[in-house]
Amino acid sequence: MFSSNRVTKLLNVKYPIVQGAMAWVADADLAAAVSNGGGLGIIAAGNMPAEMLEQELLKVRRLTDKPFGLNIMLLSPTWEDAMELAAKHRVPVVTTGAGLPGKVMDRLMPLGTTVIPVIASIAHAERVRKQGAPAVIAEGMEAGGHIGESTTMALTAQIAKTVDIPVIAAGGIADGRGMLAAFALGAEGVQMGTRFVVATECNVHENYKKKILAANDHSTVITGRALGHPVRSIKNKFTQQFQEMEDNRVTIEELDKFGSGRLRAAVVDGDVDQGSVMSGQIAGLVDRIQPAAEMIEEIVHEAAGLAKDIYGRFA
Ligand code: TUI
Repeated sequence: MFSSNRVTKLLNVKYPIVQGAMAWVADADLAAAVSNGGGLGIIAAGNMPAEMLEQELLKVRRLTDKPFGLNIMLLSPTWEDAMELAAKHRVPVVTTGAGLPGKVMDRLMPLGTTVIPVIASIAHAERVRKQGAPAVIAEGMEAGGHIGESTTMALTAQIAKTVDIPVIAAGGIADGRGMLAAFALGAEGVQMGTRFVVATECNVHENYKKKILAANDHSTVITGRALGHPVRSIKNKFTQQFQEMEDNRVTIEELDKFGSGRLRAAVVDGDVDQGSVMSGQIAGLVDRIQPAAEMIEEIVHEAAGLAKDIYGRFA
């Protein structure tokens, strides 16, 4: 399976399935579970202090001998610390998000690190390809957290047509159907976040998992456009108040202050009313807690079975 797939070759993994980086959520336990299941597990550096991140990097190596990744969130004040830790610990794969990854690529690629930028537009895909990116993660606005403007459907096909490097599609994918659809659009791999939030090995607060499991197609909302950083999360008291503040045009400083610490409150403390429950739009499809390895096998086999089935439907 996947013997001629460029993503499995590049990442040195069994299946072209990447676990989305989710700040406070994606730790060594989740990353190791995904990597041990044949995908690429990713630790999210987020705003983690360097000492804590270093512990996670040491821990993931104790839990798996498979390749894993580290995501560097470029809006974070600690992104350079994360980059230096990636260099020190020879992290095999680094993904970047929420900004332009030139400095990360320049620092880590000469060391042999595979740096894969997450991008949300064709212009950025072309730019990072020219800078030497070996692949891109094309993230549509169905994704949870900080998002761009284009949908996965529109973005994946256009990027796959524009750049010759492999495309990993992200946003709105949570099962074999989504995986096959992404491949039909020209992707050679998929990244999934929301599905892995409810993995058995994911340490997110139980209340957070319950919110995802209970969600339907209308459960998420985008806030933060006024800040220039739109974020998708599950509707709750916090998003309602945030929206009201945006509508009333309160200052950016006030909004920033109001939003600060909310993701941690939801993920760590389980405050899913006043916290930010970031989630993709596909949460409505996610209805079961399972080990990550079982999810991966199920998704791959569903996609492969469906591919044959669809071939028949065109006969
Ligand atoms: O980065 C993400 N998703 C995230 S980061 C995050 S933490 C956060 N918390 C509160 C507010 C903001 C962030 C939660 N979710 N996904 C990857 C991604 N990257 N989506 C969009 C982009 C992106 C956006 C702009 C990539 C490059 C880019 O360049 C713009 C520029 O010109 O800098």
